[in-house]
Amino acid sequence: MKNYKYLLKINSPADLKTIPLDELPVVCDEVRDFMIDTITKTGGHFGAGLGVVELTVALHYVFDTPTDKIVFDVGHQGYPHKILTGRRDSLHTIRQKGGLSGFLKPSESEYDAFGAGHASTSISAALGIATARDLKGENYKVAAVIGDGSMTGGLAFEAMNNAGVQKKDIIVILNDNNMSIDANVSAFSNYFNEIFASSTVQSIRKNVWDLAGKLDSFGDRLRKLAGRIEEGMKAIITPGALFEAFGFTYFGPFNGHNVIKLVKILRLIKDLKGPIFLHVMTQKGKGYGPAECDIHNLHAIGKIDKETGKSLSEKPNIPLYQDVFGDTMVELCKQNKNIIAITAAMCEGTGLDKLKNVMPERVIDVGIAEGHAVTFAAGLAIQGVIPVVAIYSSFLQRAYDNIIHDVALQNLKVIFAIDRAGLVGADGPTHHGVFDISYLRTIPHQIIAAPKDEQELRDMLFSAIYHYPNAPIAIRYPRGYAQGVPVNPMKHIPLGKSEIIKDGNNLAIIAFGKMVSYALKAAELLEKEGISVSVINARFAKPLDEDTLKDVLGRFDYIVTIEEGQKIGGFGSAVLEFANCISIKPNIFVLGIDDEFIEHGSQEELLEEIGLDEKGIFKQVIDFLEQNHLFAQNDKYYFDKK
Ligand SMILES: Cc1ncc(C[n+]2csc(CCOP(=O)(O)OP(=O)(O)O)c2C)c(N)n1
Repeated sequence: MKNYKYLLKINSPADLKTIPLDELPVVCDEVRDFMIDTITKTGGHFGAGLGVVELTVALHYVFDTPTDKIVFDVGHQGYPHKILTGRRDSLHTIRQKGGLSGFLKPSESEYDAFGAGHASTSISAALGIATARDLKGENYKVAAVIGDGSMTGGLAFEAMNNAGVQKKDIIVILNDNNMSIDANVSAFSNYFNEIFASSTVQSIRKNVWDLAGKLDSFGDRLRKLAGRIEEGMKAIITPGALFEAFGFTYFGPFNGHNVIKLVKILRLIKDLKGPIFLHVMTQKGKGYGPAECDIHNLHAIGKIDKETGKSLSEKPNIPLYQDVFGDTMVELCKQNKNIIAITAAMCEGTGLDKLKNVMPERVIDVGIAEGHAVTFAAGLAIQGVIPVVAIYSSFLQRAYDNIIHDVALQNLKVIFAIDRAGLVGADGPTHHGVFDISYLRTIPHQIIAAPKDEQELRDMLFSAIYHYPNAPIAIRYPRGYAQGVPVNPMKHIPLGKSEIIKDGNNLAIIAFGKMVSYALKAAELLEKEGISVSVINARFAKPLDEDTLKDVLGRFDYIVTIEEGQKIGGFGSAVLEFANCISIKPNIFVLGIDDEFIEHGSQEELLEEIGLDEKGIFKQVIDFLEQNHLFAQNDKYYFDKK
């Protein structure tokens, strides 16, 4: 461990408060250094945390946490907060199984005032906490810290709108680094950029800044006077006009990397009444050269070389699903002028950067606004354009009503490329894409498909565009590497048609999407035990392949379904409902995710934990068969004749 002057003595914010104000820049350097040292070795979210070191130190210095509540939006910027709140020595375990969460989680620490992972929730949560405080007659401060990217989400504005009416004492801190994961594409950020460019604002900013810098020695009376002067200046022109219209008192913009001034400003506004808006300007990746130059790629990192910032992870020679999707969209858009791709602030994550590079006019980034993305797509579809909305499974949860009300109810063809479907690994429960099959399956006319490999993903996209009816069409595919099969020209997969990959006669496994490859490997293990297995690639959870299912349900006494999603309401549930409907009831065993949240860890570790890797499937199938007439003799399994 390095010879830090302060860091190793800070085990809680109380320790931080014992350090003299003018030494806080040293503390910030040490927090930043520690974070860079640790996260370049372990990987994790990087740029956002480096950008808020000073803000986090100032917040814990001024506020009395955990009594005062600081609600961080998304939580990916929470690493300095973790370092200062007793989790420094376990930071190296972050995002690993059994280690610290990569986001904020009240069950992990009393300093995490509210759970986060998805964007734009902090102001709503802070307002709720402040309202509860007042109802209970309690006395503490509540602050929300939200990035300019997350501020583009409608939920943030709904909360601002409500806060302005409720007039509760809350502080919203806008951490403005002009970046989302990709560059922040929004009228909101344009608004600030234009205002900041004006020379009037530049000079007002300097005046406000100088004033705030002098305040500390002056005492309360002068602070009030200064507040009034600042009010007057703001009335002339400041970027805060927008927030003032919401009923907030605006302060800023301030340099978010001057910790001493931040402390002074926070002390000034801390006891003010009503909704307060503090605007700080920061630089994402601050203090780490490679991240400052390449903010985008160092938003989240694997292990990297500390000197160069280059990745140290080995990459197999197989494409990621997101890249296959991106390349296929380029092909499809070149053939067909009528296709538009939509992303909600995840252009590169979804692979749509590939399309944007060659046909920028065909990709629309709507900001962190999944609900809007879907209704916007419905507007395109009603005019005959074919929208392909690429959203991660867990973020699409935000847009449920939009899918039902704006797409399905009007029979519109909107294609949903649902990336990160299934367990995503290190990001954990906020990001696992395990609910989509269940929540989509209830929607009339909804089509739900999942490819077994990259070629099928291509075929499904092609079929959705050219062959499937006007309806919401979901194609779900996992995070990570595809199967590495050769990529061929796209072909039509008939709607609702499954594929028998392997024939056998003791047991049928019907697998959905990514689970097909696991089912095949588990089948090999079962065959070694003398159990003959059929493996069916379901391809569709809706509509089901009723003809094949009827045949399979009739032929086999033992059927296993496998999906990487919640069991409740999922694909296996659909098979059970169908069997019930046609009054055929063999033993059907549904494998998937139980009615609980799965924590973080690598994808492989998590699949093993829940018994969905090949060995887990093998074991669960053997247990199921043993409970149902299978018996072992001389190292071989035999089936009882019924
Ligand atoms: C609902 C939702 N959509 C998308 C994301 C993915 N996401 C995580 S962080 C982020 C960018 C946030 O930008 P900002 O709030 O400005 O924070 P910064 O990383 O710039 O500090 C996005 C889009 C998410 N977490 N939640």
